[in-house]
Amino acid sequence: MRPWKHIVFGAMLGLVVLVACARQAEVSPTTAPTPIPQAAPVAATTAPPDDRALAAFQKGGCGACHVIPGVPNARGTIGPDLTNVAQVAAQTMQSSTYTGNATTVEAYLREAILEPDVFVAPDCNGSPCQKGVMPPSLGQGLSEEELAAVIAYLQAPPGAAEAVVTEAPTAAPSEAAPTLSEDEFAWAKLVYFERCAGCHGTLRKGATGPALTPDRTIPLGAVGLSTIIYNGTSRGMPDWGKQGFFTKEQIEVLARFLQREPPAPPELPMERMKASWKMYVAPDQRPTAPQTKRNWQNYFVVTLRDAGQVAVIDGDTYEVVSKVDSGYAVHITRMSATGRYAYVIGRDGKLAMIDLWTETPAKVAEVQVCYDARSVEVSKYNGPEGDFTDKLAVVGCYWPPHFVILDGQTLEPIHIVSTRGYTVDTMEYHPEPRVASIVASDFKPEWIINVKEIGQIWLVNYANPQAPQIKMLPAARFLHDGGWDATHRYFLVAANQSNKVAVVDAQEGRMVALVDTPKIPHPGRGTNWVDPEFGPVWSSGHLGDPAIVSIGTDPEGHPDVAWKAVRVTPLPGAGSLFIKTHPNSKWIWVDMTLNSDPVLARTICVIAKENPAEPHTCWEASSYGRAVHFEYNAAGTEVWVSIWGDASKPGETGEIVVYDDATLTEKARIPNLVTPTGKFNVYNTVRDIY
Ligand code: DHE
Repeated sequence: MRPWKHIVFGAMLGLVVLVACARQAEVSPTTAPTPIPQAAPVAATTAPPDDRALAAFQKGGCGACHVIPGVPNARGTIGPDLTNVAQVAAQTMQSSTYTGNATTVEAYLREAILEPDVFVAPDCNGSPCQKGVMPPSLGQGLSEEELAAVIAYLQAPPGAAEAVVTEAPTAAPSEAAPTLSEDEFAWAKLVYFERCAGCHGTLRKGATGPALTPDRTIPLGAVGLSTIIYNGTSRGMPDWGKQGFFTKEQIEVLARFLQREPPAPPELPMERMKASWKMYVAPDQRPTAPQTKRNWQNYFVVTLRDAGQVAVIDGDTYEVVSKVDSGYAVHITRMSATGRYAYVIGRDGKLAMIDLWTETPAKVAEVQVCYDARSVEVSKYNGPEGDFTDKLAVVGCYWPPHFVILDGQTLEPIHIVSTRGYTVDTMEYHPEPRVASIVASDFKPEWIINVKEIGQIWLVNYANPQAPQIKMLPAARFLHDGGWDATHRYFLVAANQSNKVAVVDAQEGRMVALVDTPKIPHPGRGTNWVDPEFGPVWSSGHLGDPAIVSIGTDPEGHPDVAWKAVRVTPLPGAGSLFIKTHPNSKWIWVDMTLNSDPVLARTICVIAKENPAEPHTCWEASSYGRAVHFEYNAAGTEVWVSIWGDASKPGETGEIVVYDDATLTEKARIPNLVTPTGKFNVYNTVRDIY
């Protein structure tokens, strides 16, 4: 691998490899605020080979796997080229994903040789590196003197790059970007939007995933980008190539596309929203009482992601009552305050409204208010300032960056509010601050709207929806998902790439705390329970660390631990997306959906509330796919888990497993659902029970 490739891997998308006689590392794309520890200056090509080092390389057989300048026959390609390993080490230690303990290049190399599997990244000369390829016994077989000689040699081998990395690569001119045919460009643009924009941003400025602007992607080149797209990363980037989503040729097209300037998608003004608005059943034509004899409050509205549908499933009988066409790759569903209506938002920004009182639940209205969306919420306030029950809905958009207030009975769009603005920390203008989670307050006619890229939490008073009042609270960048504490006074939201959870007091309308967490908190809505030692807590899983963190939420009863991370419960793996419990349950359920190990990805764990130091038990919920998202039935006696399969594999498209919460035994399977993901029980969603 050439020096520049090492440099860009280190500074950008974060996949630096160092296997055999070393170990692998992954480097975060986010700008490191701290100074980069520098490799020892390289002595160009004149340093004479050190005999002790050469003998040690010989003894360890390092040359079979690595290119090592100056070492006879060291031309191996199983592990990475070690020509500029010192510079790579210096960059890698800056990565937020670096899991080792080294803070100097010397310590980094020592750790890499003695504990080669601490961290594994995917690129070994264009192929994925594998854990376990370099046995620790190789390093352990060296004496301290030999080890020191090898480390000293690798810091300045003859033939290494003259320049030491002192700064991130400068932006390459966009003319340097490779070209694409019109068809290739159109295909890549669509695929990027469908598969990548959610994490990297429509304008590719980065959020959950790194920025992919040409100044960052051109230095990586097609090979570097293709390697990452093919193999994925341990930080949650899917291994699109390995999973068979894309061929190598398609990945190469995407890699070229990513080096071009991102095309800006169109805006969506009110006129166009209104043109898309359809009302199938007017409010005065709808039933005035439930027509169905079913227990509709125990319905589960289940996302059938790749079918572009939701299934309404009877929670008492497990029958699929109806399947309703909604938006593309449906994301979430929320219920109106009475529970009568389900509002379903698709990634394409199409909002569908389903009447659950009819015999066969069906759409009564729909509208498109964005091209890319993730969140929807309703008005819930009923008090001295008015009764807003079932009156309004709000959709949070990724693109265009805005939220839209709609009539909750008809879905007619009422008002658009742009979220473009300035980042909370550096006060830079951001053209694409996307709307992440939204919750509705019980205390005021107010929504709490989280604006991801600028890191602000907006308290939006909807009493006059034409002219909403907005209070902007500064939090931290990359706000994503979150939920209420058990009292519904405090809202906790993950600022995921900042490794923080922000806490808002909805009653007083102020920020309460920013709590530090492990890497990439991803709570879903989080979960509330009473810790035997710390009292009431709210917990979140993490994408980047195998851990659940619990935060104290009782400032009155337990002021000493309020808004502090009081407990870490280890998990067998990272990649957790969702966690859930119920006030009646003695368990906490957690998934590891995005773990790169397919077995862990379909494994779920249960933690006993009375002994939360470690998981009580973990098991594989299926023999295929990924286990994702939990929901309780209305009584809190059953837990439903989705098996997120592959829409193109009959028999393995997906299903729901129903567990008895008391005994943790399987009660039923609801089979042959197409990629079920989120499930929203009417009773629990209305009351924010989690
Ligand atoms: Fe989600 C909630 C965004 C990927 C399933 N997801 C949310 C919320 C946001 C969000 C902002 C909070 C909504 C709220 O509470 O108002 N999700 C994103 C993304 O940007 C991301 C990372 C990438 C993307 O391209 O969409 C993403 N999400 C996924 C998935 O891959 C999941 C597992 C399956 C899918 O649908 O694609 C998924 N997200 C969910 C679910 C919830 C959710 C089930 C609701 C959880 C709940 O219990 O309320």
